[in-house]
Amino acid sequence: MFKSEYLNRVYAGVEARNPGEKEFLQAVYEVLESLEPVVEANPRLEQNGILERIVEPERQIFFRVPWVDDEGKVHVNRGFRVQFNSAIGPYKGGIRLHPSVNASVIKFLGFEQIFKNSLTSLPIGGGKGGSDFDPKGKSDMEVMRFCQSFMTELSKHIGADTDVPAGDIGTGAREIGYMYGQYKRLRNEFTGVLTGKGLTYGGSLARTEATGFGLCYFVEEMLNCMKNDSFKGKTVVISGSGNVAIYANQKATELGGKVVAMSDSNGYIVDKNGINLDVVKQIKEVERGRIKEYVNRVSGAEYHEGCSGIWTVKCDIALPCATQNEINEDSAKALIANGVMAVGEGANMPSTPEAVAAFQSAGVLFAPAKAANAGGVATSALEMSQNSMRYSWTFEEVDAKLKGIMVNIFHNAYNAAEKYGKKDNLVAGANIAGFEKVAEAMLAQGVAY
Ligand code: NDP
Ligand code: 2IT
Repeated sequence: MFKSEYLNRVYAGVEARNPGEKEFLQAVYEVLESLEPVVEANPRLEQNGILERIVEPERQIFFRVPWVDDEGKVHVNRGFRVQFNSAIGPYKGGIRLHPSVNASVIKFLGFEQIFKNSLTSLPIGGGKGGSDFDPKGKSDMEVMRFCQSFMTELSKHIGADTDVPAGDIGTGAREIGYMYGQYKRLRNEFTGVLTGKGLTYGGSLARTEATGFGLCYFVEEMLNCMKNDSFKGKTVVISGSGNVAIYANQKATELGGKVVAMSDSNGYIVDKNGINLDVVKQIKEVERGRIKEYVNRVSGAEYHEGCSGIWTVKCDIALPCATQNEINEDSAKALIANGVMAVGEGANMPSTPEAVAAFQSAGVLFAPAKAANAGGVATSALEMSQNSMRYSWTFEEVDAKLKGIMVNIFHNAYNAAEKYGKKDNLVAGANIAGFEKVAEAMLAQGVAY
């Protein structure tokens, strides 16, 4: 529990109102813990009920998504959109399509998105959505029918100045295209209501690469400023083989690292010579296949069943880019025993609280998700700017802005940690720096009676 009576009261309220929602409670606990010195230094926060308000979504929409498969059978999934906080801009955040999606998962993601989006320094509020629909093994037509049905309801709640969804697990260019088409059909308007769109209809160059590239820009700056070091010559392990993992691999390699392992939800591959990313892209992006296929195409590579074993592969830098709580305390200890020097979170909340504590007490540089993976949503906000201007920047222009944003986020988080007596703790620094701007805006805008 916390030292502050105010924080204890707020957390007890969240527990009572969201029973059993373990991911959401985990995310809230971590942020409140970081804010302890901020709350002590600024009594206006308690006087204005800022924390009670920030932990409660402004609006939650749960809805039925009926769709028909290729055999004519009717299926029903549950759709979610949690509009968490609009103090500094329209709600912004991805749509996750995965069978594990539930209210707790969407609320943890939406809550974290508030602070992440604030850290980007761009005007975007926090939101998240999704469904327990599983795109795996579905035909294109089935995915299309699901996306259209999902958007039929979602379209009533979003808009270019209201709420702008994007991709996340299971939602990539194909799904965004089907959703965008349905929105346009229903509303008869061509606006930037979604980001991650295709380049022929309003998408931004470098959005596909942005989360993975941004993660590596952040980690490079962290290594440089905190250890006078870089990716050059380092061995890197990356979990996942989706959008974030693939482009983290590309940038880590460009910066001089060697990526030796990647995974999917069935198992992981190890290639001591450095993973051939073209092969991974062909398997995952083109064929939508399984990562184990890699060993049939590249000699000398190994495949192991199960995901968590990837953290026993010796490396200097670990980049978890798959899903929440994929690194537990045992995995963290295995990484530490093998000499890991830096961990950069590409996925959202991939390390359990025990794992984070283990990294921090072992002196491992730790880049938390909210800061380190903010490049995706930052570039989404750049896509929104380009849509408003009806103009597009070149790849180099967007990439340069992305890099500047990631370097800036590192320094803001680093400085905020130092200011509140938590030097080198980027978890605290990111939470505090992200919170301050949102809290200031909420204070300025008053409470509606
Ligand atoms: P993708 O769907 O493209 O890829 C997800 C990858 O993670 C796949 O390799 C998938 O394996 C694996 N994975 C998913 N769920 C699990 C699970 N329960 N256990 C083990 N492996 C799993 O998603 P993204 O790359 O877009 O997202 C990855 C992470 O990054 C998520 O945490 C997401 O929230 C976060 N993120 C994404 C951003 C973006 O712009 N896309 C921005 C910021 C964060 P399989 O194919 O077997 O399912
Ligand atoms: O977790 C995330 O930041 C995302 N999935 C990206 C959200 C976005 O709006 O681009």
